[in-house]
Amino acid sequence: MSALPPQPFATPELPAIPARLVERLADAGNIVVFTGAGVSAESGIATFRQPVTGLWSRYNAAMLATPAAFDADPGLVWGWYEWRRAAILAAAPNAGHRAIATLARLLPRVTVVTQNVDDLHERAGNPSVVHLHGRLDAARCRRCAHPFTHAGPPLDIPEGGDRRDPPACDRCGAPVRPGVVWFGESLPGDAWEHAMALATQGGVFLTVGTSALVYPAAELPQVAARHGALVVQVNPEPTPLDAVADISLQGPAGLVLPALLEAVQRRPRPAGRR
Ligand code: BV8
Ligand code: ZN
Repeated sequence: MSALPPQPFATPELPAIPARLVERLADAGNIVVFTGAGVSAESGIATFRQPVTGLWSRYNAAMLATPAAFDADPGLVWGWYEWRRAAILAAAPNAGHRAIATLARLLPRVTVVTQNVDDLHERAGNPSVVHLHGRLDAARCRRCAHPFTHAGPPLDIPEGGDRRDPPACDRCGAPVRPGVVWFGESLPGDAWEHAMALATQGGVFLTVGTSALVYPAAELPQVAARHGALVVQVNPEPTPLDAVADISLQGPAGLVLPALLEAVQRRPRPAGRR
């Protein structure tokens, strides 16, 4: 075990990075970074916990993100997703996304598994991301699943939001829907199987910015713990994962992850190790 330089004193809002975490990351053969909406919060993307604003303020996200809501009022739901797509296009990856991408270049076998439907991990430089709940830049026909490519940025949705009729499928004419997983829908089989396989391989399971309330995704940290992974949580608030995590780093991802990256970069390498 190499002697580590003294850890910097934690600033009030920044928890100290435990040396044992740095050691486990350096030696891990499998590192999963499991993210939720909190990792995109500092990019200005509203999380699911935050109330939905404007036209949709009388709904909550879980009510709008369902097949029934779309079938009942396609313009209301499509308008909400176009408003979110515009916010994502206007956003930029934050220091947390960038730290994850750098960790993935620095350490072997790092896989990002995200519940988010934005592409901020990819835009930060993570080439392959496992999207458990689909992606907002993908769309398909609600009836025949024919893929739909957005012609350009979303129609200019006013701040308070507005209905927007979804485009018609150019193969069968049915409405086009967002390429995300709605409540009550199954997760993409390949993404779920890949995430579950990773969760059973031990190593380090880093969960960042999720309330861990939505299943089956919320099972993954528990599966990882049962398979001997060191489970580390990054979140400014308590979550149900407090009971599962071996280490909880309480703070925003945009501050904690760069500090974690710096601790890994500062770790002296034993002779002959990369
Ligand atoms: C399924 C895509 C079954 C869409 C999402 C009744 C009927 C059917 C199913 C169910 C049912 N009852 C329960 C279920 C299961 C249901 C479920 O779990 N419901 C919950 C509400 C109890 N799950 C499903 O329906 C799933 N499918 O079960 O299928 C089935 C089986 C066979 C055959 C057919 C069907 C599908 C769930 C997927 C739903 N889609 N997203 C879209 O984006 O619009 S879920 C969505 O919410 C997210 O993707 C995420 O997964 C989830 C929670 O969001 P989080 O990412 O955790 O964000 P949240 O806002 O909650 O928390 C943010 C966190 O960040 C907070 O902790 C905060 O403190 C922290 N934070 C804030 N700032 C920062 C920060 N952290 C770090 N840094 C910061 N700066
Ligand atoms: Zn169609």
